[in-house]
Amino acid sequence: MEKKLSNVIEGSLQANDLKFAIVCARFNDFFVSKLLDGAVDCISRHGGQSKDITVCWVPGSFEIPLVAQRLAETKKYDAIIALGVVIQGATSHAQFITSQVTSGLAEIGIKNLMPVIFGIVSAETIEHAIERSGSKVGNRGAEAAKSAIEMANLMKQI
Ligand code: INI
Repeated sequence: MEKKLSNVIEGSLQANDLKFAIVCARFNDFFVSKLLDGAVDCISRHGGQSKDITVCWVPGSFEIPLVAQRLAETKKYDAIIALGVVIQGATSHAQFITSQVTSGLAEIGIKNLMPVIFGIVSAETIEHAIERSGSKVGNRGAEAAKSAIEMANLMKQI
């Protein structure tokens, strides 16, 4: 018979007493606003308060890591959530942006020992972006917020 493990650490989904910074890219803001709505709704459904949510808008996804790093340095937040929508075009421009943001955000989390959550939608088409901003495939912003809550609580326990 399998022994029950006694040292398992998991983050709860309680958002009370957690502080969040959300960095939003204004590029494709029609979709990003929906991601932000999803993130705020998720935090409030899990007991978080709007006074504990700080939102920063930047021009595009490429600018998110710089602001995320600055926010991380303040040590005022339990988690940072990055929200942006990159729609792949005919050139490789969008791919460069996505790869810079992905590695930038991962690095900031590790460097500052805090959850930096990747809520960037990388969409092939506008239809894909619609599906991930609150329709068929859900809301990437809400999913990012849920991960932020879990990770913030997990990091507090370790
Ligand atoms: N920014 C995005 O957030 N999404 C995009 O799809 C996008 N495309 O495709 O160009 C985009 N470009 C702007 C970029 O993030 C910077 O703001 C800009 O290059 C200035 O540094």
